[in-house]
Amino acid sequence: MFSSKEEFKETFLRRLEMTYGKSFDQISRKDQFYILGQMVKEYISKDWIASIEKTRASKTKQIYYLSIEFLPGRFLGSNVLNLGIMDVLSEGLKDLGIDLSEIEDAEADAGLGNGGLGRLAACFLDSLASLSLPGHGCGIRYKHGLFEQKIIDGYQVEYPEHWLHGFVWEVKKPNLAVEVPFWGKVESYTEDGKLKFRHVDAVKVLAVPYDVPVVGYQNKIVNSLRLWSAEPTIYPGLEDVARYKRETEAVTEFLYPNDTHDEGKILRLKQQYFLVSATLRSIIRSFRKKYIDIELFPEKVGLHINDTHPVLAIPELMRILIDEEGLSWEKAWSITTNTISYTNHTTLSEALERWPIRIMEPLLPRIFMIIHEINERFCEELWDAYPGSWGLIESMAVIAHGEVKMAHLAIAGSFSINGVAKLHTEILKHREMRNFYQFYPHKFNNKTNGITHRRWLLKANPELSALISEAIGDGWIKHPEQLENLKGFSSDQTFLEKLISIKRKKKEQLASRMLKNAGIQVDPHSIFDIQVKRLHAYKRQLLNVFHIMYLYNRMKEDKYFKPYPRTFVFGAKASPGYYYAKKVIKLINSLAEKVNSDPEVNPYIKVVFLENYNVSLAEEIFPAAEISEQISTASKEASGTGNMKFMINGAVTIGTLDGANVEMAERLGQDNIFIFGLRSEEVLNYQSSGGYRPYDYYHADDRIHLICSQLINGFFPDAEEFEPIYDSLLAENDQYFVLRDFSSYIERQKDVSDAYQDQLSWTKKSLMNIAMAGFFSSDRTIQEYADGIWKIQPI
Ligand code: 26V
Repeated sequence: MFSSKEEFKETFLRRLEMTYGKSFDQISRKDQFYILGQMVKEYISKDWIASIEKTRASKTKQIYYLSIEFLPGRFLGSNVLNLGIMDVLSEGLKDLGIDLSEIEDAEADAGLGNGGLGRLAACFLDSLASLSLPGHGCGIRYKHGLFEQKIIDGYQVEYPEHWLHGFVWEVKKPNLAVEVPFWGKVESYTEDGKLKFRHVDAVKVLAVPYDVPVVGYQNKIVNSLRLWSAEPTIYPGLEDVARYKRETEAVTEFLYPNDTHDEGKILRLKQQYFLVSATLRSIIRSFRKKYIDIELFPEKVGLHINDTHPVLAIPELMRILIDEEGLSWEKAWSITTNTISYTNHTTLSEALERWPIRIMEPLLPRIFMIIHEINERFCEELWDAYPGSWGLIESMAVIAHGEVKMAHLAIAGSFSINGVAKLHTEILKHREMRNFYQFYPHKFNNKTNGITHRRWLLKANPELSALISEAIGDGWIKHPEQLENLKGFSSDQTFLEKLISIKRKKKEQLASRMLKNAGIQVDPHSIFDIQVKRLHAYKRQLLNVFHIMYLYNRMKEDKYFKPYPRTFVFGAKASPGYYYAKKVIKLINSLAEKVNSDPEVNPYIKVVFLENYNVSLAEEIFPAAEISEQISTASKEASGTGNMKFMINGAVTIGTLDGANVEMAERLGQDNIFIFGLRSEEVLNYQSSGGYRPYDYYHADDRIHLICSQLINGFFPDAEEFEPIYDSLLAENDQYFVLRDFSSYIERQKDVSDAYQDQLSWTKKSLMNIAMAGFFSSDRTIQEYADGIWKIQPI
């Protein structure tokens, strides 16, 4: 149906008519999307089935990437692109008077994630399939993904979102459903003279898989993303069936909107076990269909856990191997620890998961028993290595002070532990996980994050992609490192001018979006300076705000001070319970109101907060950016991946030496990135030895003094509104060193403004950023995982 545009048009029109019984021009975009999506899904299914058959026949090792979050965004555009049917489709639609992008806009984002961790998982799936690697995603089919954000009176208000309405890509597989048990108790019995255990009197939840195809880039490979949904079982054997139904469905109702802050809610633990147990039961079942010898398991299956959220895969695999497969503890442990690999995504202590025994034990009695045994044996091993070192052993134990420490369990039970950028891995090895690194040096390794350049450049920025292909050929699409050949154009004036005009076009498009969404008119000639990411104190949106307030204040003090015009764009969701983060959103909006309505300053600066930042909005933002704000307190951002999306679209970074910024700077050289602020060593030393006194900066620097005062002196309409922010800096000792880094940030921002005014030399910087971004493709990252951790080969 996609072999020619005529054939496509005919099928499309016929199906629209058959389904809706209306004439073409009466059919809404949503309905058009639905039909087109169905057609594309059907088209995928042939390759999908063939891919499944191929892996079944070849018996190669399969990787399962377990993640509590996946953030793929929309599928239509990227599927069409990866299938190689873009031209037929857009030409055909053009004949019908429709732009493909209008239909794409009718698709809701699949937003089953909070931020970087979930988006990384989605980029990885794209790269796995595009590299023809046998790797599949395993996650949860939340009925509601991350909340929809509205800004009302400057405040964030959350609404449930409904991504499943019109979601065409999934295939429900009810015959593959499995039961997941909760509560109940453990019973022991003997069989053939052996002591055995079983979980009885459990409340069972049915886990039903829905498979979503993951299409590789023009290689006919289609992997799967399996999302599990909770349903009641038919015979729960319970009195209060209504309650049972409610509680069952609640398991996959909502994605928890926290990132980094561990709330320890029982429903979240239920979600984690639900994912892990359903996934493992289905993997073991298909393994058993192919192989007799269970000891082949680590050779044929790799389980990768994305952060500690799926770490119960360790005790669950132990349980299956011991209770169901009848293996000894030692055999089971050897299989488990050779199957599981783990990625750590943060060193922030508030994000380290710990579950109180009193919650875990009743909910998952057999699993807790196994964790207890893992802990006993692990502590014995530690004792052999460090006899008498009670304090050390306690600090490394899996269970201590009435809690299960999920990161410790992950380290003890896996063969590989990786950080997500060089600096992050070093911090893990030498600080946060120092003791574990000494005990298991061979387990630790680095895999610097990446992004799929197909979504974030080829799809999001077709104009730039065309220019690149015109210059260096289209080999970069499969081999992103070839982007480096663009360096040869850094003195080619015609090329640079084309680059400028593309950036201008993307800025104009974003300007219309800002007018439409935020009602703010901005000048596309101004510098587009953008910070989009989750709102968190350590990411320091506040520092960005302080720069804007500084410019405002200077303009007010000195009528001859006219900064180069800039548009400051923010996009950020705050966790609904994160009080401080929500205050910062309000602050950005209050500042926007003040700045944008003041004719003395608004020709020079504008502030725009774009509500509901998500993947599809991000695809419009990155191509239009000129300055990328990556200004986290050094040592706190494990990697960052937004930084890479900006870079590959030619934005120039102002940032700290944190996360992957360090590796960007290494590749770019100091002329092509603006680095400022404390180094991670300095931050960590301040934190361990003290000595930072924000009041010193407050008293010594008039600019800081004024800005801090403005938070509480009525400069903003409600003088009390921002007191908590003021207090975070002065009363609570400015944990994230905003005041400490202020002056270095302001200086660097001045350098940025100066550099921008030499348009050609700025555009060279932009070009260098694009040219050096190939390394940050997730194809490179995934190849490193495949070679270094998983040991898998292309299908
Ligand atoms: C942690 C927690 C803690 C328990 C409660 C719920 C929850 C939900 C998500 C997380 C994950 C936080 C870690 C995270 O998202 N890290 C980000 O991972 C990105 C991909 O590796 C990386 O680029 C970011 O720097 C890092 O902050």
